[in-house]
Amino acid sequence: MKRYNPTEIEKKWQDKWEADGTYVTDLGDTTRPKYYSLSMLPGITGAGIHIGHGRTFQFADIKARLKRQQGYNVYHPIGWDSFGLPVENYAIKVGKTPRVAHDEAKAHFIAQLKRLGFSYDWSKEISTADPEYYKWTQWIFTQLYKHDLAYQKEQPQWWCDTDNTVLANEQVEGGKCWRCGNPVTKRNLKQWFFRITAYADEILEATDDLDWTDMVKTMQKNWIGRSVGAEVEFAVEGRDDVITVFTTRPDTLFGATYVALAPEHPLVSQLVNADTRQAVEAYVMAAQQKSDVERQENKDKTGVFTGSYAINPVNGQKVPIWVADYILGGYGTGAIMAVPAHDERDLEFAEKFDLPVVQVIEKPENSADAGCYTGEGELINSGDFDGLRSEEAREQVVAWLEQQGLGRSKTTYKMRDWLISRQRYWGAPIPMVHVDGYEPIAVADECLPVILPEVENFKPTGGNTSVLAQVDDWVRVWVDVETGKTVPITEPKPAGDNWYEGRRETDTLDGYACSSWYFLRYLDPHNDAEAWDPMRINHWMPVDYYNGADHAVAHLLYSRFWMRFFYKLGLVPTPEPFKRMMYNAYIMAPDGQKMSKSKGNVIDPMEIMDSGYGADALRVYEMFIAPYDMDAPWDPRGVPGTYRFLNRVWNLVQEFVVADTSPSTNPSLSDPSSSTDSSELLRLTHLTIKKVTRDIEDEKFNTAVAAMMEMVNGLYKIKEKHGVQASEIWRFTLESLLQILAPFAPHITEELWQELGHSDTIHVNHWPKWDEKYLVSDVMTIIVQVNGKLRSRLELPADADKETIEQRALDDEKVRAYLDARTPKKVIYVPGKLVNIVV
Ligand code: ANZ
Repeated sequence: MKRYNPTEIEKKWQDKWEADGTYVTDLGDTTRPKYYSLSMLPGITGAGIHIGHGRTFQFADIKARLKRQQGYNVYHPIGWDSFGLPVENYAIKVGKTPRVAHDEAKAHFIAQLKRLGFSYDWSKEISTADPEYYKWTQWIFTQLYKHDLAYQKEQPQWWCDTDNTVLANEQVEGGKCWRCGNPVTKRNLKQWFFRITAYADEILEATDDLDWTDMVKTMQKNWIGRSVGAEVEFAVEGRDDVITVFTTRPDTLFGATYVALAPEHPLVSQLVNADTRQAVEAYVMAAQQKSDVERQENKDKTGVFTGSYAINPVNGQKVPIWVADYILGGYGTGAIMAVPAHDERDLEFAEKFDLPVVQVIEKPENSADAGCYTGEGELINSGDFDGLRSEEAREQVVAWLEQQGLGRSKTTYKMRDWLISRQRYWGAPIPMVHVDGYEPIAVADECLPVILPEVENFKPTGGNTSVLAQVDDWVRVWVDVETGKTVPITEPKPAGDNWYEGRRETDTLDGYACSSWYFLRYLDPHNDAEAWDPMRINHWMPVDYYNGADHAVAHLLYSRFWMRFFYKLGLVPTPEPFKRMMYNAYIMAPDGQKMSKSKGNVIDPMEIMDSGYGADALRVYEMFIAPYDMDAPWDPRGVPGTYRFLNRVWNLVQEFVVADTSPSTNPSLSDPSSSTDSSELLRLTHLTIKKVTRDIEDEKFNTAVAAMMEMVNGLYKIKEKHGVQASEIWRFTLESLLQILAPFAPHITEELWQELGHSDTIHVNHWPKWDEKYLVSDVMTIIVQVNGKLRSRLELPADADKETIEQRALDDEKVRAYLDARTPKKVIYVPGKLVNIVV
């Protein structure tokens, strides 16, 4: 009997699949149903992938493999998120150019992914840093610009001193840079934005209907952060100024006992007097040093009185105006009406500074809320509005304010427009040219791509521009201000009135821009006439299955924004890019900590495969380790365990092959020695086919593996009695097992499939079907009632007919005792369940 040697067979099959183009997709084939399965575009970093990444990639691979085996035309591409901060920082670290560092790291990535046996279509690889790709990223930018969805604006921006660039809001996590983890500050700069807020409502409203991991949907909704409320105007006493506040609770207006301004609020400096000026200025300065997160999380509220008062429009009451850093400058109007009785932050503040607390909402009797009551209820102390419920009061108060010209209903969003320019070298140049006296000019389609020039020193300067600003011959360019056509400055100026010398935009695009549309380019990666052929996209979009464990907000939100834009242009068939999106949990290091290079607890899949266990045992354990959505620590005993399991499968098939080819033990192919064996085999096989099929569909990969392990245990029990027979049923059993195991362990199953005499691959068009008839148990339990009362239970063959069952019920001893010789009036049979005898 041959021994299982993964090292030998895995390489052999990987080479064969590549040579045969087993996983190459004919994207033009529309005769079969399509299935587009995708893992998030991997970013290239030096270390390559660890087992946690490997697991994440495997989910989409298994989905793809299931569908390919089921006969779908499956597309499972791979490519690289090559532009952006991570690669450039890595290049700086290793002292190479981004291009060289990227290419070397990519080679390592590819080696890892190939060893793991993923079923990618390598013939359609893309990289966001290839000019053939970023030409279209730039083209999309110009389209957004032409549709007023890309614009330039000067305002304070998040700035990372370590990475020397501005960052988008989505890239600042808890006041820190997403890339290096260092605290960020603000710089006043003119920057490029995408107007993602234009689609805030649409995206928000579409979110609930998405078939996505709930956590991700919630994060998206919270990020967009729609708040429905009102703006209310408070006049400043003794001045012409008006403070407009944003509130979600206009029903609490009578309880407003002070007004608070963010330190950045423009009125602050005007509301101070000789006595308060110094303290207020010092307070404002101090607040600038704090991040928004710090300001919001601080329990110990701080603030300072301006010396001025405002008038509550609803009751004419005079309330003090404070400056407090728990009010954020960038949200709402940067000013609030404070209602300490019904808002916890305001109560903390009021208690600290001894400000009045006026209750205006009656706390319901059954409310469990201790202390500050923030819920809804009946209005009190609110003049004419007393007795109304909160919801109704909100409408009426706002209606009254509108009538008086003192307020209006208002919806605000937490989400801001997406800042997409970076003062870094390694990115797609923003395809714009500046000419004095003109709006920025989009480079004409025929002059794209704007190639990223090669530079000697690409490192960020820390100044307000990228190093591209120093490439004079590139920055200066002849431009036709009407058409956006460009000609290098080194050539003669073209004839015509519209030609001017311009300056190219020297900021580059955020890497997230490049990865916001790659799933479309995958479908037409070699098209040099357009970004994609809409016919292709119509057939293949949306992505059927999308998986990742990162970018729950930024990437997914940006992709949804771009997709919606393309949809409006009629370039894609649906507004949402990802039909089903699943966000998986993490593999922790064996010590329970997050795997990271700095902690030195990273496990490289190569190590495990090199130690002789092979990719298949690793792959099976990656799925077996835990449910999809539960973090789990890596157990070093796991792979040896799944390796033993695969050995058991291997040996079982070997035994069959021996029996099948040896004439003396081949008595009857279709007639196994025991019919109990055959019904057990059939039941076990059909049950497992059903379970594994359903489990993969529901992302219950761990229980799918467990079911196959149970099946193999069952097969060994049957084998112990009569050995493995060279029968049709054993063959069916083993072939089915290989087929359902194939997505998890593609190499061993392919090898054994061939040993069973097949010459085609197991991975295309081979998925077994289960038959419910084998799943029903052979006996059923029937309840017998007399006049509706349970009197007996019968064990009967599952295929017993109505007459037999009724007769057995009437003959039953216990039943006869209750019948007491009376003749039944009626016998009611509920199939498979009960017999009720009415007397
Ligand atoms: C009065 C009030 C009474 C409020 C009450 C709440 C409860 P969301 O839901 O997050 O949108 N607010 C408004 N602008 C703010 C800013 N720039 N910085 C900090 N807080 C701000 O929250 C809206 C509520 O947060 C608003 O409603 C306002 O406080 C506060 F019983 O107004 B509220």
